[in-house]
Amino acid sequence: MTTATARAHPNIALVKYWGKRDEELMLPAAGSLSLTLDAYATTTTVSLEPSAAGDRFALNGAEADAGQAERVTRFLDLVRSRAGSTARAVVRSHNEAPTGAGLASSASGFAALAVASAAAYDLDLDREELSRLARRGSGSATRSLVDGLAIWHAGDDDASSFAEPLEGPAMSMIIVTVDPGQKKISSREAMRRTARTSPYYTAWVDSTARSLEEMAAACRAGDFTRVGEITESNALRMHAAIQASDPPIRYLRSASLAVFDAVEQLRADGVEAYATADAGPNVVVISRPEDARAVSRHLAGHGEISIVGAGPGAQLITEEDC
Ligand code: 2P0
Repeated sequence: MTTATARAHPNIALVKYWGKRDEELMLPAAGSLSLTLDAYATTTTVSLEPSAAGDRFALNGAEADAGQAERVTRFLDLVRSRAGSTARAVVRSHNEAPTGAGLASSASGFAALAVASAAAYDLDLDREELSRLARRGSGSATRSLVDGLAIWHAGDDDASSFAEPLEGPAMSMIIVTVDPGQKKISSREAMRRTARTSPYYTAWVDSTARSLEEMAAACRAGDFTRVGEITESNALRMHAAIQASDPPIRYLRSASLAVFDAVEQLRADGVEAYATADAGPNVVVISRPEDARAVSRHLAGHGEISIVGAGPGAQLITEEDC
């Protein structure tokens, strides 16, 4: 019987992933690019229980709900089939993100689960293979295997869809939690609806593929300004495509738009900051590290604020044979 513990951090995309070309293999419609954070870690322990009838999954000390437990079991089934094992597992996961900040993400969760379960089931996988494995749990988890800036190549099959590191300018992220409430519609469901009903979906996928190329070039050139400009336009394009769904889905609230306004004002005042937002109302602002304090002061009053930076990809912490 083997136990393994891994730790992973969430990531925030600068070029977003929104839409799948293959739901089974979890292949994205386009590539994406993100920064793995140095905060809000998920720590997950997987312990094999060969005599147990089923898996068990506890999140933050409480038994997870049926939907979450089933998603974990489906993921473990993949790991078991590769390892040639039928042993069930107990999975205990602890999330450091405040609930509702929009950061208690499946990215850190499935990245930590991929690393811990691969070790517990004795699969010898390198980082690229772990990134591919994490992808099967949740798309954004693909990128949380990588330190700092990560580019997730869309790929056209299981082997070619993984994330790898890339160089880029130093940056800070200022997270503005304007509304700590849970989102009503999951990313997965909203992606399906966008792909099925939004007349802008094809344009979104095409433009994201182009933005990704331009973003990768801006990162390699260390061009913070261009990185910021692409980040903000890509986020607004994603929300435009989502909002055009039928029935519409609108994640950005007036409080979110007020942060976009404040960021525009900062730029007019000579401080370079750019805004992005995921599938919820909260806004993440990027700046050069030396400007982060000034940006957070300017945004005070818009919500709870935290400043984060680049963090490590998912790592194995302990492994023991019992
Ligand atoms: C991203 N998001 O690139 C985008 C931007 C949210 C908005 O990836 O269905 O939880 O598990 O692959 O990864 C959120 O979607 O969805 C997401 P699944 P996931 O970060």
